Amino acid sequence: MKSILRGAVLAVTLTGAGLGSVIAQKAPDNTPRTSIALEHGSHRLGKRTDEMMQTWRNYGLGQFIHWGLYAIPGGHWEGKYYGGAAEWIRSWKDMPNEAYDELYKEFDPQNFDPRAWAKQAKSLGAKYMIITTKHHDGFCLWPSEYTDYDVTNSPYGKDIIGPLVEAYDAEGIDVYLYFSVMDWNHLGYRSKLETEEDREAYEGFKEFTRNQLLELLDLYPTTKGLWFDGTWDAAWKEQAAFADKLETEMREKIPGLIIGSRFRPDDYGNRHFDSNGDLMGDYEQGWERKLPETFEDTKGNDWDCVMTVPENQWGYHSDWRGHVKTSFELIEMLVKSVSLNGNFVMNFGPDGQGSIREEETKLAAEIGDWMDVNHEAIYGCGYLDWKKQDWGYYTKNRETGKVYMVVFNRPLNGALRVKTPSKIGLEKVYSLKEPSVTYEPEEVHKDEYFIHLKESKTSKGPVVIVIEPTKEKQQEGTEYQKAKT
Ligand code: FHN
Repeated sequence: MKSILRGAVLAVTLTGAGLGSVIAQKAPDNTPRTSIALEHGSHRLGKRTDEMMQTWRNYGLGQFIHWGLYAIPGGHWEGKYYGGAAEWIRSWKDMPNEAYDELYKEFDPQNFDPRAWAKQAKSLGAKYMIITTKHHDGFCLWPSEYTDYDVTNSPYGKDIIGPLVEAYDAEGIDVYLYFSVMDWNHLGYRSKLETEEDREAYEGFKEFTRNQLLELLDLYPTTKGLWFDGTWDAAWKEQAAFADKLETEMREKIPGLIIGSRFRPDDYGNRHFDSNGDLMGDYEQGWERKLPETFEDTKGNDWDCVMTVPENQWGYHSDWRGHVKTSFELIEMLVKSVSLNGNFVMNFGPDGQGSIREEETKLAAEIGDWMDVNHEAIYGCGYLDWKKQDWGYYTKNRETGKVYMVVFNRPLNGALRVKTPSKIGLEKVYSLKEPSVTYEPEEVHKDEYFIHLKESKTSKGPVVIVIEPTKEKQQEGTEYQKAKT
């Protein structure tokens, strides 16, 4: 384990130095850095390279589903409109907690059709799906031995998660379980631990959390990973040792299990990145409703971006206000994510009856149509270190080395500028949609070309041009003559 190794290095270097001692070390990219000995910091330097993580890295597109009791009020209570995220309605002063906590008595989603959801996700082009097993309200969509606040005590009366896992597995879409550690229903839950009584109660809550997590992995063994949430409270930030041990237990249950950076805090309560700035978990989970601008912003880590369709609604809100993203915007976010080595996860919030709303269905169909033609530029693809151009984004297939130019901004003259690193030439250039449409790039200067678009100006959605680059370019032809100034 990396942090233990680092501790050993420290012990040799600084005789008698204890936890918290500081020493200059080198990061994997060789930049000097400060290092603090941690027992519960990051346990790995660099990326996971095993097959399951490689599969995760190659997904490109995922689906998030937020579904729970909050879908019943759908952002309204007694005729009043709630402007916050629908799944947070319980925290709204206008809705009494007692009223919310009775909603389970109405949970009877007669339109819930897991196979239809999975088929829709498949035609969207999603390679993985994340489902809220339990959101902050504490209501469990699976039959949990450890609480009565679960689906079996609702009129619906049966498991939701099992049939979903089965349906998505059948479509070849990997399932990840969302789990909120924060739990507004559990009596032992505290956001901070101020008294002895709080600490005692919280011990019970920790045991409950552990039981539920191990239970989920036992019940749904095809789960590929856990997507944690609600871990920002001061009380949880004190649980470095507990969370570290639990993470090990979960990983033992399902070898290769994928867990992002939102689960455990380090010895000093730091989350996502430990006190040395190293990523905690298998990928960075901090890109929620926002995207990195540059590759440097990602620090070279694996990451996912989870995105709402309106500005900030995850669960079903019957009245979306403000800007609602178009399929064009969502496709651009997807391509941008892949171009920076991330996965893009689009959220859906089914209503209280289990229907996926029309707006989401329409977007899924539009994105799916684009993916049908262009998925080659997404699956298995990632970052390419060529200079970014204003027309859009490059992605590169990790195995074949093929480069994809995804064009969002078509220049008026139709000329797409491409600058390659020295010695890399353009062997073959063609349209992804119609590979028989090929291009002779115009060499403008050394390592700089124009590709003159032939695709119709009215093409639906962004067009994709494929480049098969040469390995080593012969240094002949036009040499750029620098101006004497
Ligand atoms: O509070 C939640 C929110 O409701 C939603 O579940 C998102 C999804 O990433 N996570 C939390 C905010 O970070």
